[in-house]
Amino acid sequence: MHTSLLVFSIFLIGTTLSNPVHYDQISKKLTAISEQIDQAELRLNNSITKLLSKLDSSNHDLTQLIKSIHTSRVVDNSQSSNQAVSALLVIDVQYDFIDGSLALKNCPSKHNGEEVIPVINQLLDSHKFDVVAYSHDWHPTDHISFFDNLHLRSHLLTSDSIPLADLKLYSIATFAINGLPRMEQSLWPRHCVQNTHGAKLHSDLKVIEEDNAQNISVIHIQKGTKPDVDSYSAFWDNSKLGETQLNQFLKEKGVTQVFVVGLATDWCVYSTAIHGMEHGYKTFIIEDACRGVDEKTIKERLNDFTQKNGHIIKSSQVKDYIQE
Ligand code: VGL
Ligand code: ZN
Repeated sequence: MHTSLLVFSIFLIGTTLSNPVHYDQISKKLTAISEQIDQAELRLNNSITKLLSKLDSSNHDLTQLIKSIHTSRVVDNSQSSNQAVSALLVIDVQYDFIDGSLALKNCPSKHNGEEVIPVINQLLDSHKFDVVAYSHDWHPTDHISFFDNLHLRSHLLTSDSIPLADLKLYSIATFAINGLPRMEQSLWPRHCVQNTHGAKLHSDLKVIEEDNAQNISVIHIQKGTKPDVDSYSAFWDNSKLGETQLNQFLKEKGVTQVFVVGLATDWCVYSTAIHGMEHGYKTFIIEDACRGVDEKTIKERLNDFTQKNGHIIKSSQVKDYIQE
């Protein structure tokens, strides 16, 4: 499957030995080519899945043929990527996003956040992830992202910010806080306040114990815990001033690829996935295991993620990328 990459690598190594200066360029090129192969493979898998769903039962022989070709391809592929170590990143499956103060059903998308739960539970039941991380949006009461806290920092709005009188729920304010870079901040309803019911993970979500019999490494990440800076991603705060323990944990466990699921697609899922790629993990968003705030932004953010070489897949395709 990756024969062409191998041949190209040997050729490049040959050239490198005679001229080691180009090592960086070559390494970049190899990464880019490897990404292109991954993308092509993903498109092929998607087309096969689509094709199979279009063939009706009268085409039994053809269906069988395509299935057998597909299966042998996937087996080949998983043998060549035997080294993959996989993490499932479960983002913010908390009451406030489901039926609380920032319930997605009251957002423009009108999504029901609860629908991600059976999909995530099913993923956890059917696949052996090496690592499972749960993130918790976990804000102090005076958090900068709450619209009703605006009065606490109105003196810190920049001169080019939307002025105080015009700022509404969901508007974007611009703050200049002493010692911090300028920040654009969406103003959300008060949500996920530390130790409140709304900040709890939904009780129907399958939460793997830290000492479990299956040898899965489990970590819980709290984010958005500092009053003056928001944090959509489970890796970094929005100003990239502070990092959570997530990357360190994934590196210690030798993780090579991450699957991102949960709430909300266009905010915390997206940001986590982008940072996952920046940290060098092969990164997947499992689309049917996510719900978002606004269809328009969901589309834009997912496009951006794909542009940056992220992979968008369905939960039924996870089996093609991880070993049982
Ligand atoms: C989120 C808005 C504010 C999220 C968190 O989890 O996507 N969105 N805080
Ligand atoms: Zn939040």
